[in-house]
Amino acid sequence: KISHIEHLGIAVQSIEEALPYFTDVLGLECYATEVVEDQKVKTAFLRCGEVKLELLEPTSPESTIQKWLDKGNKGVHHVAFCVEDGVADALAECDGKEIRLIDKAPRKGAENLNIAFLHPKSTCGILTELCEH
Ligand code: CMX
Repeated sequence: KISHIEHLGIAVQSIEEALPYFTDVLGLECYATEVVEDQKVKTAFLRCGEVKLELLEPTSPESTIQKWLDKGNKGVHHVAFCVEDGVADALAECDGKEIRLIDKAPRKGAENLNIAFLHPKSTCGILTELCEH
């Protein structure tokens, strides 16, 4: 069961260049930055009420974010939902409903959360992240 949207992942080529829009124009607070080595991204987190925005900057040409940007995309890259009963159970449920899993088991993501991704081809075109606190 989904409790709320945990964060929106927003792909940017440069956090340094993008950040003033979010902080100075939208007035959001950037409270943390973190490099997630295995995803080849640098992240910056902003608080927006209960929801966070996660800016994602590629740290390598091989980064999935860099490849996405290179295809002419930018902006909202994924939606992360918080699940109440844990990511492992949610994955099993999705699998049973023939949703394509990118991660077959939970793994550690930014902020040390347990996370897993669902493939956008089976989630109405929205790259979907499940996470638990
Ligand atoms: N949103 C919606 N659709 C997307 C997408 C996205 N973010 N990324 C790719 N797609 C679509 C593509 O448009 C493509 O559709 P078509 O076949 O119709 O053209 C299809 O998915 C396959 O895409 P692709 O370009 O061939 O890309 P890949 O298969 O190499 O990778 C994906 C796609 C989703 C499997 C990969 O990006 C992935 O594994 N993502 C999960 C991990 C991730 O996103 N990490 C970065 C964030 C890390 C963090 O938050 O810490």
